[in-house]
This record gives sequence, structure tokens and C-alpha cells, in this order.
Amino acid sequence: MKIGIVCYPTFGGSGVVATELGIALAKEGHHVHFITYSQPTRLDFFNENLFYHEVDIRTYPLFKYPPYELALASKMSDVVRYEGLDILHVHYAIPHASAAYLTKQILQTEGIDIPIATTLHGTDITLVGKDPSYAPVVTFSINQSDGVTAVSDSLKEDTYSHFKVTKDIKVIPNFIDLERFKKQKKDHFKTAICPNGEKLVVHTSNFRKVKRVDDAVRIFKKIREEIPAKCLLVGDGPERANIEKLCREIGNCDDIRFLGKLDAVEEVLSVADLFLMPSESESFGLAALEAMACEVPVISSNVGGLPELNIHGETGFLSDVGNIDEMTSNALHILKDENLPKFKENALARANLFDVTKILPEYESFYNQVIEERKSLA
Ligand code: GMT
Repeated sequence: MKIGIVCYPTFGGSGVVATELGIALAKEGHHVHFITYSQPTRLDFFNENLFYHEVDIRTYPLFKYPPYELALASKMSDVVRYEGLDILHVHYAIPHASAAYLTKQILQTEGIDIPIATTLHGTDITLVGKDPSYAPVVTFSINQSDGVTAVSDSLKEDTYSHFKVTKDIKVIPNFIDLERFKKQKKDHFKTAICPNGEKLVVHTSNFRKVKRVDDAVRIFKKIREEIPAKCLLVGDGPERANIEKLCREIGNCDDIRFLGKLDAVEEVLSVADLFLMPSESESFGLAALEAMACEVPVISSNVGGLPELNIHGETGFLSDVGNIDEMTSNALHILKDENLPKFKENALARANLFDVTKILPEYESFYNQVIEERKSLA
């Protein structure tokens, strides 16, 4: 099959899922064409079945806002036309689903009928998408897609409750490559960070407000008051400066280290004892799955798709958003030497259910179904 994938090429969850999906499809022999504004972060190697098309965004003094969506639709039309794609799969509705609709209209005038699949990832529905400045276009472009998936049951329900969506939405959960995300032996690294056998707490995110990194820092402070521990914060984003300031105010800078954006996050997760995800909103929680695959239990909020991933009392614990006291006492329970091994074992067992080898066939049959349905309408 020849598949076009459109996504954000960044460290964000939707871009990571889209890139890993493309890589897995290419390994299965499909031809995968990425169409993005820069090379996707995890696409830094050669594979004969992977292709990359950069969107040319021309600016002009008249444009206060360069029309990215139009440049994207033009590039998508070119790639479908000249590469003979069978399907276009866009990740994150804004603006990819509406650009795909435009592409389809352009190509129909040339007698080319390209099926469009849209995957909803989270904030495209729960935060930005439902804002009145985007909602009408998001609703329209979801309804115009030939197939729609959401990454959790919770996101599917959110889509039906926030928008007048008439399409069937198929839930295909996010996945992980367990060949890559597995606990590695990194004893030297653990000794460097925790020289006196301290417990290691990790948080990774894009440091947006929705991630509540400040809660993670406050939970760590309370953990540290009870037991020797260190904390690594991985990632970067708009809240980073505020979080650094908070650490200085709280006075625990010595125990917290900011690592910035890291590609090999599995190396850090390999030495972690606990992962914190106190998010305000989280449609799936891919970063938590990455932690679980490296045998790290999770303390998270109970919003969105998190209860579908993190099993309360087994792989970690769930609490109401902002309930720092409960998150701390659950964290201390997990970190007890007598409890930690069982939680680690359960986290890995749960992650196994989301291995790419289990989820990839779901995408392949979804593509076939969308293509067949489109043909039957022609
Ligand atoms: O969390 C973000 O802000 C990034 C965002 C994205 O689209 O890049 O992540 C969303 O998609 C991920 C992959 O499907 C999910 O694992 C995240 O839970 C989801 N984020 C939110 O819903 C806030």
C-alpha cells in the first residue's frame, strides 16, 4: 500500500505516534510518504520504503500569517498525484483534516479520488479544537473524512460531546515499540544521578500548562521530605522558566535536574523508579506508556484516557487533578522496597498489551476498510 502521513514533526505525542506508525508500516513493506514542514524528529535514518516531502511555505510582505494550510494542501495534492498514493492519513485535526479535505476537492477535479483517514489525538478536540475560532472547521473536516480514529474511548466520547460529529469513530489506542522501549542496563547513569541509592522520580512532557509540571515538582518536594530521592525533568516548553523559578523558591534545586529535550528518553526511563503525569487533560498519555514499557510505575491524574492505560493499584495510582497530597502518599507507597518490584512488573505487563505488533494490524485493516468503502461509493 502507498500511504501518505501528515503530522506535526515535533517531540509532541501526535507526531511521535504518526512517525512510529510510518516506520512500522515501512518495515512491513508499505511505501510511506511523510508530508510535514520539517523532518520528523524520529525519522533520522534511511529505509527504502520511507519518503519525506517538505511543505514549502512561501511568505510575502502582505501575509501577517503565512497560509500554511494552503501550502500543505498543495504539497499533499502533488504527492498523491505523482506518487500514486492509496490513502492519506492525517494526524491531529487542526489544520491537517481541513487541508486534507481541500486536497481531496482539488484532486477530484482531476478524476483522482483519494480516501482520507483522520486520527484525533487530544488537544485538537479537548482544548484548541472546541474553541469557537476553530470548532466549525474541525466539525466539518471530521465529518468529511472517510475514516476517523481516536486514541482512546475517552477521546471518542469527548469528540461526540463537543462536536456535531456524525461519523463513526474507531478507537485505535496508541502503541509502543517494545524493542526500543525496554529497560536497559544503565547502572553507571543511576549511580551518577543517585550516588547514595536515592529513589529516582521522572517526569517528561512538553512543559505546557496542561501538563501541570508544577504539581510534579510539588509532589516531588513532599516525597523528598519523607525519603531520599532525586528528580529528572525531561522536555522543554513554555512553562520551563516558571518551573525553574518554582524549584528555586521551594529550595530543592539540588535534587531536581532539568535535562531538556531528549531523543533517547528510554535511557532515562531505564533507571527511573516512578513516573509522574499529573496532567489537567490527557487523551492517552503516551509518555506514561513509554515509562511503563521501561518498567516504571505511574502516578497520574484520572482524566481523559489515563484510566484506560494506568490501572489503579496495579500499574500505579490515579487521583483527581491537583490532589497533590494523595498523589504523594500513593507515590510513597509505590516507592517502598517491598512494593516497588510488583508495581514495576505490572507496569511492564500492561505495556506489553500496547506493543506495535498488536496495534499495527488494526491500522492496516482500518486503511483497507476505508479504501474499500471509498471504492464502493465511486
Ligand atoms: O500533550 C500534548 O500537548 C501533545 C499532544 C499532541 O498532539 O502532540 O498529545 C496528545 O496526543 C498524544 C498522542 O496521541 C497523547 O498521548 C496525549 O495524551 C495527547 N495530549 C493531550 O490530550 C493533552
